[in-house]
Amino acid sequence: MTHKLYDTINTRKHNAKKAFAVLIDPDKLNDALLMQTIQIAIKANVDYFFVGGSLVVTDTLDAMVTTIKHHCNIPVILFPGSPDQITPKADALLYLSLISGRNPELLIGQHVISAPFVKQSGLEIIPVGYMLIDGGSPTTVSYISNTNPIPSNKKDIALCTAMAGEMLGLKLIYMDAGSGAQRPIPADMIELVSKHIQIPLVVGGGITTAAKAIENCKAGADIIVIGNAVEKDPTLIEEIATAIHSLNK
Ligand code: 1GP
Repeated sequence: MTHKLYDTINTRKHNAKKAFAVLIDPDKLNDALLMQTIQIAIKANVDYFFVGGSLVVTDTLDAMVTTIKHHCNIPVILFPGSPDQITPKADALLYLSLISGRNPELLIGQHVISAPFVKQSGLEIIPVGYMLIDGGSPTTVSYISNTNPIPSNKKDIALCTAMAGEMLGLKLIYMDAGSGAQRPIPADMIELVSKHIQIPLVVGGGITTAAKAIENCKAGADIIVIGNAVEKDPTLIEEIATAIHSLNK
């Protein structure tokens, strides 16, 4: 199994290079908006596309990944809310275990059921410790996953969860306040977690400004993921990409 993309992510982390991932929710973008997003992302040197959602009700994921791959070289990484959001046309799969929750289905159950199909896909598999952090109100992901997020003022719980995920062999930690969160994850929580893990740290949920993206990167996030804000205003992509990449000079 190849680890090409993960090796790049890891090398970037160890060289203190920050990255920007634009999240594409297949339910929310029509063809025209997808093309506009791709064109802006190319110009802005976006590092990754994440594709997926907690609840996807349309059947366009495969076609969207095909369109992205056809028009650009930006790696496409699946961020699936369920095992049916998998297409071999992507470059890699975030193989998420919801380690902040205590729902066995999302810790291991769905992985067992989908394992043969996932392996057969030939996708690069990136094992991820996925941690939901409270973002001020219930989100689709907290509702659908039937789990309690980690309270945003409980840094120690976030830290111990991330440490456990790393020691279990997971290759990446994704701290998420959930799509459209009222409050993004506090920088001091990101800072504490990032100081105590060696694996790359992805941060998303409720980030709407370049300033917040920069603050999170400085706190130790390696990849910033933004969906909602750039869906509403795709021109933000360039501003946020420039801000994040300015830290790499
Ligand atoms: C959600 O982290 C992602 O899983 C992105 O969240 O849509 O709020 O940017 P937003």
